[in-house]
Amino acid sequence: MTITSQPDTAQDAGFTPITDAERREFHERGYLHLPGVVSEERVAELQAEADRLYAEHQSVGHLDKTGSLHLLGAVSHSLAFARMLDYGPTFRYIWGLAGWNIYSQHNHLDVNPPYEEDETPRWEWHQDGWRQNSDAEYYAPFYGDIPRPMLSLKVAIVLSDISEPGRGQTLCIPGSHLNNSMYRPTDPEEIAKGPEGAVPWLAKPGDAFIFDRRLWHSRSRNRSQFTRRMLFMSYTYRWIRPVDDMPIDRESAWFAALTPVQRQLVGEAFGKLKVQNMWGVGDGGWVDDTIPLRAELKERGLLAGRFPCLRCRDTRGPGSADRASRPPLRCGQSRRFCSPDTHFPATKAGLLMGSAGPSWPTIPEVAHSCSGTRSITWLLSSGISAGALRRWIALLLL
Ligand SMILES: O=C(O)CCC(=O)C(=O)O
Ligand SMILES: [Fe+2]
Repeated sequence: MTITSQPDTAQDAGFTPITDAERREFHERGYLHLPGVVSEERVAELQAEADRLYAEHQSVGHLDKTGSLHLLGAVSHSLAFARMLDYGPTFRYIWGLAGWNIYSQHNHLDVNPPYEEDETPRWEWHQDGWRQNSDAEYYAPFYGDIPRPMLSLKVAIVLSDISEPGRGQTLCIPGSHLNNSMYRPTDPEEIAKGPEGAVPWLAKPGDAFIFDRRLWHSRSRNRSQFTRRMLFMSYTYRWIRPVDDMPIDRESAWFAALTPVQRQLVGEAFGKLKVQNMWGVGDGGWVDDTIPLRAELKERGLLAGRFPCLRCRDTRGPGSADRASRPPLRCGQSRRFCSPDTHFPATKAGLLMGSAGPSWPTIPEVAHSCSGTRSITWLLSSGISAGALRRWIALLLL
């Protein structure tokens, strides 16, 4: 493999914390669109790598019947891809939302040339995570309709002009990530029409999307004259096993060129107790302060946050005051949510955030199908203060 990729200064921006507004938008919509965050040089380099890998796989007949390449474990095929794992302008969202004990368990390059053939439409709407969806789901009759845990989130880097619909974009339903189920039609016409509220990710090369794995999303056919190229990189906790076959060759030029944080992100363990290290601990059984991403964040004072995955054992940051002021749950108290009464049960974002402390009003674009959430939206638009609304919700939840 030719090593051409050079680190650049965008790395520094990786330690600028994301804003509360960005965090709120991510939690309410299930994704963020970041226009133009990847530098022109990086885009050119990634496009060249995508073309190289496509040509290589084409030459040995490893494309599917649509002529597409879906290359799993893509970062192990390209140093330029691996170096995108901690690319500052996108990576700040990843550690900001998931914390430091993370790596990329799954990443893929997708090259989708035009495909004209008429075929029976397929329903490809899904949440990522396969068995994570059923295995980690709470039993609703006992616990209520609680959203599954996020567990992983993904960066999608756009390498082609997909600013016009029909170019094989990823489709999603904003705000659907808190719904554990989605109506699945069997009627071919309904399948072809797709679900209500679906939006295509219209974007230019250099744009990126960050999305919660629970966001209901789908591929779409590329009916245009343009080839779509996208690099997808998923991140999860180091105590979750890899999805892709990504063996680490410690003797390779690829590995030698990676920084400590990048080595963590491709799945490296540290210290003597390699297996336990994936759980965040070092040799003595305590949190391992030398895990590269943790060390980088700690050194910059970024582990003093309110968020559980970014708390530091020996830091009494604003988070500790936040925790102290949180009222304890009474015995037997539960949080109740809207019932899944339609294809896309109401987003629970407003309710969840109301109970989490800060007043985060529900944004209007999020799909509302539950009467409770509709009332909240109505109350917000009628000028009720967020504080009064929270008290109102608290009464409902008791
Ligand atoms: O190729 C696409 O547009 C969607 C890919 C996808 O489902 C994913 O990356 O999780
Ligand atoms: Fe997916």
